[in-house]
Amino acid sequence: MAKSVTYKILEKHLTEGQLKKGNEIGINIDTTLTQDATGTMADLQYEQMGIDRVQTMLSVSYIDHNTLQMGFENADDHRYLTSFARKYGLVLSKAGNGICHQVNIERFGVPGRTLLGSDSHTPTGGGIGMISIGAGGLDIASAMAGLPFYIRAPKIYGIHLTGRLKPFVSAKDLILKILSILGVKGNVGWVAEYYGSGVAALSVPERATITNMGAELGVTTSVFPSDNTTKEFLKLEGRQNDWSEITAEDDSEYDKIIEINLSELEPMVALPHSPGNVKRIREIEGMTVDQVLVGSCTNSSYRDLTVAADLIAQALQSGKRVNRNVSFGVAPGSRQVAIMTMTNSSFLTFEKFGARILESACGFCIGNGMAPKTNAVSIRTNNRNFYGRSGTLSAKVYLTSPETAIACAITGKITDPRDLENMGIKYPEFQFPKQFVKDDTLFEFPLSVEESKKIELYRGPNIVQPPAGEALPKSIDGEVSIKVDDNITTDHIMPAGARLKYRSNVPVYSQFVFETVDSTFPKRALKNKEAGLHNIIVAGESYGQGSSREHAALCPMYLGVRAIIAKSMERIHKANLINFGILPLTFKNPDDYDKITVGDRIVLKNVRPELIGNSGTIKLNDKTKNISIDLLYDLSERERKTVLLGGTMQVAKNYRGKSFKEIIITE
Ligand code: MIC
Ligand code: SF4
Repeated sequence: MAKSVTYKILEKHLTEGQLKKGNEIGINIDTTLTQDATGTMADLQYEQMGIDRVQTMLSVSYIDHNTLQMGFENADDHRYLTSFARKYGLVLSKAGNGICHQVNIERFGVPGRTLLGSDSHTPTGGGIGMISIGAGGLDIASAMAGLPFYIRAPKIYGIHLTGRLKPFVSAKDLILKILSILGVKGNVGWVAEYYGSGVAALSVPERATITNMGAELGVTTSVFPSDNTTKEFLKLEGRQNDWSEITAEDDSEYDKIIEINLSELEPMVALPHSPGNVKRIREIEGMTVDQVLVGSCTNSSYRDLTVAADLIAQALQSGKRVNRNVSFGVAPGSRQVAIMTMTNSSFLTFEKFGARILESACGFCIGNGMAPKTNAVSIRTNNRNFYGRSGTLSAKVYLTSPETAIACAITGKITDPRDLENMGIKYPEFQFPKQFVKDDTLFEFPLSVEESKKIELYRGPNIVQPPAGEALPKSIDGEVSIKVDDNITTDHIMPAGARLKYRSNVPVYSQFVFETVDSTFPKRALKNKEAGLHNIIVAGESYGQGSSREHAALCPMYLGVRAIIAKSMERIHKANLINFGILPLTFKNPDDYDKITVGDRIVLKNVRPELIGNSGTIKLNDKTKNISIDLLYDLSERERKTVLLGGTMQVAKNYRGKSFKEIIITE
């Protein structure tokens, strides 16, 4: 069978299993990335594995999320991460150096390699022809320890691009269009692979915007071929030697083909509170805007900021400034972007226009600052607009391209950027400079083995070793302590923003589980736990969308949650649940969801022997209602055994060097 880019790369990295769609396979991970919000936990878990030096070709530790530093906690985390990188041989990218995905593409992305990152937007690397996958911190720790990463061999959406983007329409509009076609659920186990005559004209940063937001589709990853455009980009970064050509073979068989003619696309927008809630900008134009923010790992490249500044420069010429009712902010994605947009005077243009210049970090995207006013309409170029993520519960966040964002900042209303032409503003001809700036000031490269040995790890008081999971009991006997609707994101389960600083302190962070949904949950759950009752979460469709944060599994585990019963579940979150010994179950008949109420006493009798025998079904007895309901699980042998043993850390500690086949569990 003719091979896709995805299968070409997977084949080269296969360590276990058969590369047959749907099969679980183990792949070798060449490179990893962690960021500080998930990295402290990944690193603490790596420490427990007892391996002197990371086993990958390259592992980069980024500090980009928690840079607000309101109190000592973030800075202590940064110190810990610094000492960890020095001790175990990682590259360190310090606070101020930029957002992990942007920097990784610029400095470390190599076509054909695999990248595993403790961040759901790791697939950004697919823009440069890598198989790059987001996962929980424990999976990254395992990859740094040299262990394979497990996925189901994916089905492939072949996204066939023809034509060429029109002026004022850009990559963000394309991915929003794809989100409107494929939605944010039901894409688990798929990869989106781009091909066709429309690909060549998309630059690497544009491709990266598309693969980045592929995360919102819920696909395993997204990938572009590595072609001449990729080569040109690597040349600009001074890394032409890292290039190799990787394209799909003719007649590659895709499981489903999606045709998109780029010439027909128009400016799009994702409405609150989901990136899948997409409309044409024309359908909502005219609404008053309170805030406009350009940046985040989706649209903060040199290309994005330069185009934005060129539009603004023309507005300035006709005396226009930022609309007086709009608070407008710009954050460059990396230090490289910042230096280059300072050099080409884009920064000066932003300043003159009245922009608030923000740090090169995640910042507003994750609710770290710039929380909008009550009931605000906030136009943002980032990738997620989940409920509450901006830091203001009543705010409405709309996701757009930088072009649309600038049009809104000028007019103070939701505006189709094509209307800028009526103001005499032309779409700029964008060109890359001859060479990108390479500045290593905020990097630290690995120390020698000898020097590393002398490093002591630094731990501030907020850094607490994570709790270990416990083996699955014979029966799960407890209470439905919360029942939630469809599309619950990991931002609902484990809020970020002001709570982010507790990422390395599970007992404290656990107090905020489901904070925006039902803030009484943690106390009630702990009370059950103390009374010897298990906690069970009941959920609707697509539970656990969004971020890769393993805290959305780890903290519920700490609160005594033993099972999640959902109509359906997202890939990364399900993997995280398994990693922490929480049993992911689905309803055999989704309508049974309606039969269960919060507070019901339920028993999953003999769940342990059922799982050992791998019967595929579990019976739920609702003692309150006196009914029984059939549940299903879809777990590989590795996953079943991991849950039975109490999670991945227990496996790593007690069965090092053994394959799952060799691990025999009898009772
Ligand atoms: C996000 O976009 O939600 C984050 C913050 O980058 C997360 C990681 C995290 O929760 O720390 C992600 O996407 O995985
Ligand atoms: Fe950072 Fe936002 Fe990108 Fe997550 S989505 S990595 S918070 S910029």
